[in-house]
Amino acid sequence: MQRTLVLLKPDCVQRRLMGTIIKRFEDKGLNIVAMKMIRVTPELSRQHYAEHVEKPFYPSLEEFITSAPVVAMAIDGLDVISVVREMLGATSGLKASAGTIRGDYSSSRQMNLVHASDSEESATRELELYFNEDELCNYEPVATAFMRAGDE
Ligand code: FUP
Repeated sequence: MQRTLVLLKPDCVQRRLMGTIIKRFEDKGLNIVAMKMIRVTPELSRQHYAEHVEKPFYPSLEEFITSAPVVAMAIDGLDVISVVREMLGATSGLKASAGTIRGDYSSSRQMNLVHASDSEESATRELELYFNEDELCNYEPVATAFMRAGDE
């Protein structure tokens, strides 16, 4: 079992796509164990995008990510880090395959609706940035028995 950090970015909130995107994660059988709407500060943006801070596109990225609220979620599932990344599709909505979230709803590289951790290391770091331990609501969904075999 893994846990990943997912952010519904300002474009997702402003375009009223939160419910549509959350539904895709629920329909897939993933388990949302924390969710909150927050405003990303410039400081949090610099921490989140530490690997990009020196890149030419960073000022525009920071302006975007701080421009409206985001919804942060912690999501559990088997191989959830790669499963969610596959569900998002390529970084640019112009390159993402049809059927992926970005492929279906985004036509932009920056305004690509959703962020998700790209490795176990990133997930650990990003979950700590967005959630305190007492905000994570561990529970066993009653539907688990009909979502996968016991030995999966
Ligand atoms: P991803 O892991 O798919 O979120 O993408 P990256 O870590 O490569 O990039 C982080 C964010 O920076 C992406 F959401 C899009 C944005 N970005 C730009 O705005 N311009 C660029 O040239 C590259 C990335």
